[in-house]
Amino acid sequence: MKFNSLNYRDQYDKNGYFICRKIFERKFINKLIEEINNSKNTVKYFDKLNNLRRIEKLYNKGNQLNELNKKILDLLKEVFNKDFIIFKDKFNAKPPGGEGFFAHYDGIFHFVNPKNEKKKGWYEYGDLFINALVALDECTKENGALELAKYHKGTFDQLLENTKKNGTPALTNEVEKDTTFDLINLDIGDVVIFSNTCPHRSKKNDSSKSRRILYYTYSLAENGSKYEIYFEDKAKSKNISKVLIEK
Ligand SMILES: O=C(O)CCC(=O)C(=O)O
Repeated sequence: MKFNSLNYRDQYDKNGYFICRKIFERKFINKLIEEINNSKNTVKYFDKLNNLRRIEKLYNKGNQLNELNKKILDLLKEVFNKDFIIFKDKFNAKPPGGEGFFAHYDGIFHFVNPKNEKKKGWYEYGDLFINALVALDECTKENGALELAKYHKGTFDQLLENTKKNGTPALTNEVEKDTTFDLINLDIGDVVIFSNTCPHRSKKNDSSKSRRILYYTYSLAENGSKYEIYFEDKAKSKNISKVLIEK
């Protein structure tokens, strides 16, 4: 795969995100969906109606899934000229009627560990996080596509001031009001790459079909893998941010 890395890099530097259109073929996406549906040894979340909402720890649970991770790593390497490694991963199903997400950053929240120490969200594990969202279905206004804003610059402590400081990364109403969000319409196989400091949100799925995406986060390979420790800490944290932050 060859990417138009210069243009992508310019867009990232300007806005904190860029969209790669049609980089995965439908045949590949269909195989991915099959692997996701059959994946074992993952962490699954269901809503009150017992609909599958989310699967975590799945990026390496099949040949196509492994191939996807490799392709995203290639893309990141080409665009940023750095080696990345997977930090966390999830599949979001957003079934019909499924709720959306409050406006938030990713990883900017405090959590409390079992020793009652206050920890700085994802910044305990690094200071650069890049998300890759892969559209498995068309993402539209009707089915609750991602809405994304230009990245905010700042340290963990500075960005925390823009949040509700309630153990989730939810933005305050004032900051949300002052932020311009773009609806990111996607076709199947499109990928959005964005910084964790890009405010984002999404609405409820008002369509009759699921809106399935993969939502992976990458950190710098030079700091080593934080994948297992992140999920361990998350499971042990006394913090409410591990609860879905959906509306
Ligand atoms: O799936 C969505 O609509 C948004 C997901 C999201 O913002 C998140 O998981 O942080």
